[in-house]
Amino acid sequence: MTAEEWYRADRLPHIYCAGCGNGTVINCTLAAVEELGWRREETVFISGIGCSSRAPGYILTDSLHTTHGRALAFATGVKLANPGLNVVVFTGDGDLAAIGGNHFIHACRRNVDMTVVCMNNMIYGMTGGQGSPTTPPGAFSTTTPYGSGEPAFDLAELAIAAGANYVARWTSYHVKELVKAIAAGMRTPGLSFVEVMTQCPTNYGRHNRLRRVSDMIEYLRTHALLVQKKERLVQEGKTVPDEMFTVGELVRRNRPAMGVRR
Ligand SMILES: Cc1ncc(C[n+]2csc(CCOP(=O)(O)OP(=O)(O)O)c2C)c(N)n1
Repeated sequence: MTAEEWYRADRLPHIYCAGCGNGTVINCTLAAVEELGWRREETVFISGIGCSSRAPGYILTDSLHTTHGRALAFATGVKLANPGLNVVVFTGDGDLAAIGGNHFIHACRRNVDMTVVCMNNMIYGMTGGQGSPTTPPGAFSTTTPYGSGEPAFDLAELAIAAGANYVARWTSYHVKELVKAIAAGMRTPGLSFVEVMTQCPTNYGRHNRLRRVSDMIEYLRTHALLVQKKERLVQEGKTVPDEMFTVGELVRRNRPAMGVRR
């Protein structure tokens, strides 16, 4: 554990299942916060509903645990009311891209100055493993018992298309890279979106022959393709397997942003 003074010890034990990746993501986020030297009184964590959205409850700052899908709307309000605050949103793939999809594209379009960390476990974890907008085609879930027949959203590409100033994707396996990416996002004015592919052995792995935590982490490791490597493959005319996802810094730019401290 890093940044121990940021943890709300009285909220332990936490609700996460054994082997859940969310603790890793929280730890990496706090390591980034510590790297930046942020102060607790100037930092607010905001979330919607879901396992991932329980994260702010374990952190010793002011926080908002809001309604499902609405974290970015609350976060926009907080940032515009007090641009001096560092605003961080924790969200899940269901919270962000299903019920909260509209808030997501508009927060990126407005480029609101905040950092959004999405724990993408490819499933609705809290409610028992229903398929989400990021469930891969063919994957099993409680609502796709014959394998999902839908294409999945690429959340990072969506954030880029909608206008976010900083976009990166890593996994819960790549902890050092993840800390660096979150810190880089926090330093970039405007909306920073960091997607973290993370393991849910209980509700995703169990249905997809990845029951052991190590199997799920191995899945994430072996399906992650560094963006530079992908570009090289494309240049060489080679095919990139559909089941791979790119990792790395995908965008860093300087579009006009909303709510930046002056
Ligand atoms: C308006 C509303 N609809 C549905 C729910 C039920 N619900 C709670 S959490 C959740 C999905 C959470 O999935 P995700 O955001 O991916 O988070 P995870 O639990 O996987 O971290 C749903 C549908 C709710 N709380 N509120």
